[in-house]
Amino acid sequence: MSDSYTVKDIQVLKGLQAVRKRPGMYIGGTGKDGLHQLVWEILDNSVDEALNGHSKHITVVMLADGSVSVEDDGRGMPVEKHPTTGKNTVETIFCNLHTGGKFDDDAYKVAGGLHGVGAAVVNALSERLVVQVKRGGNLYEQTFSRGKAKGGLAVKGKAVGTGTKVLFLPDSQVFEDRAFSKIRIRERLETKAFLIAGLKITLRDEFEGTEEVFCYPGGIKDFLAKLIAVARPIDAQPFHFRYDNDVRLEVAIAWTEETTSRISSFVNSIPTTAGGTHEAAFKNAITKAVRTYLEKRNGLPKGIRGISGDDVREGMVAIVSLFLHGDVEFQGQTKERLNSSKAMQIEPLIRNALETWLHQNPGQAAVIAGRVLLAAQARQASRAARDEVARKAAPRRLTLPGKLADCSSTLRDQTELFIVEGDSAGGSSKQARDRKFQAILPVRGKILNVEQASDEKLKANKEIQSIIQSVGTGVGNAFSYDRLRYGKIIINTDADVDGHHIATLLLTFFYRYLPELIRKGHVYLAMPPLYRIRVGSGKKAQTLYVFSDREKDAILSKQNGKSVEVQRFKGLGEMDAPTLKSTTMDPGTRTLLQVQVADEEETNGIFETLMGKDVKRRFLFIKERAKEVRDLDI
Ligand code: 0R9
Repeated sequence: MSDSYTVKDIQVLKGLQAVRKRPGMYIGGTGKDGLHQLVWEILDNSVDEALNGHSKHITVVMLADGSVSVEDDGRGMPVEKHPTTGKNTVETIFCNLHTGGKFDDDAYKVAGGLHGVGAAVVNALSERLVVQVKRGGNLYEQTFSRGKAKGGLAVKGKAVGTGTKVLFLPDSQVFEDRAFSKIRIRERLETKAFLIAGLKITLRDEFEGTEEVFCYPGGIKDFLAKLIAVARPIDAQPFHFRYDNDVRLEVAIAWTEETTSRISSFVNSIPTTAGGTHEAAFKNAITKAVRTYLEKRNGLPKGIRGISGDDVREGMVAIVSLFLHGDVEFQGQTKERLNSSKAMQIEPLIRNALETWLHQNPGQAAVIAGRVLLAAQARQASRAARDEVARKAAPRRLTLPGKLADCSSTLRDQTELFIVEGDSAGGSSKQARDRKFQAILPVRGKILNVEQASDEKLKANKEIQSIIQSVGTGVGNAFSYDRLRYGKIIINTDADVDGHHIATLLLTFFYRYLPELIRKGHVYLAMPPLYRIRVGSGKKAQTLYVFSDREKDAILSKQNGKSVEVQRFKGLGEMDAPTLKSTTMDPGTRTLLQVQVADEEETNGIFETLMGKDVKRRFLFIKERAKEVRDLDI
């Protein structure tokens, strides 16, 4: 460190070190989602410049060395010395966590990025990051590594036009797998281009030497057309509505013959996959608009007792894009849910617009009304059928496998099925469970690898059949979601290699035969501990449960001479019931991992490679990744 190092510099470094220490707090994790979040953060800064009308073209390049660059033709980041930090503005933005707002506090602008925090977070988590700015006729450049500037901002030459370019290589010390997915990046860029009509976005892939341009003058109307192209739209024009005042709002809706619904919502062009206040307002608005329209038209047909929100949304494909000024309150590090209550104000806007449109377009409205009434009719009929099935359900229980210890509750959403490894674990799980809502199904040893087995083999396999019977839905053509018997299906295997293998075999089965249960979030992995560590004695004694060798070693390395007792659980069957209950089964104290599929194509490939018949493919995969192995259990 040089002598000129000041308290301010140290604070800056501390800020970025916090990001390096806990990346998950800023980018949600260090897996594939977190890795791509880096691209989104930089991209969003360019998109903000486009949203405010200064940039028309963004170029994203996936370089052959694994780095990514994002370039916009906006005004170019300011380069002058910053009054508070004394450093140039580029360095200030890229090295300070909480300064963005100060530079960018115009409350009337809309922004999707983290106001400069995103840039600093990406910098902190990059092995190398280069910023280039074209401004005032000059080309400026500054390089960083792991959050620290490598030299100052230098003039590299003359420049035509203005703009900003950021190139970064994620840090191998932070990300185990640094391979960007073109599918993900492509989808994100295409969506941005749909949401900001007329913005041109180029994606260049230097591995493949390919280039694609996304530009949609029709904006979300074009987006909706793409989404319904793969469905069966009903014979009515889509509804489209735009409002541009204190908030900017755009909505597009089409109905299809499908029985599912899909609402894609965005705030400041960021996908809000977990919905939030704007989505709730949208749902209320369309339910009320359609209901009022039907009532004013000539009431509901005989036999239909009412219209629910689900009826209105059945088969619906909708895009809701909202742009808010100033501070926007999101939930989650990666902003997947909107919390701002001011978004509720869009409810009357959408409601009035849809109601007016339905009245002014009676032909379209009649087709949409027909679709909604059909959904209502089907719901009533299926309700009646379900009640009938429920009445006949008692005999069906007889077909449950003998070794299933079922729970007493029949309220699906509250019940849990634990699939456990082996009879002895089954025994202790039965003692540890709450029999009211927790069912136990022991499966024996390594179950069938369905990736390599024929359907006949699957049918003949007792363990698989007992899982299918317990879950209740059936598989393949016989699959019926309504027959699902438990809200959560929890795979609970020992915390060792064999246990992980069995969990993998079970996941392969669920992914291939019951993917809908994964998609709808019903499948979980339990997290039984591998060790119990007792530290200290007497009143100060502490019991810790840890889940891996690495965690255990970290704890032990911190103990100096104090009394330490380590117990390795060889299997779930070895844990006494109270321990199993508190560490693994009690909803109040356990940790569950929900199984989700971020990228179906990638997941398919992984299952094929790791579980399929092609031994050479698996060998190559393992050989390629061998150097990344951290926990080897031999
Ligand atoms: C390649 C990724 N692009 C960016 O990171 C990027 C940031 C940025 C920008 C401005 C223009 N283009 C940009 N691209 C900008 C903003 C303002 C004034 N001039 C230029 C302003 O908001 O007033 N900046 C984003 C933050 C900052 N600039 C600032 F804080 F440094 F001013």
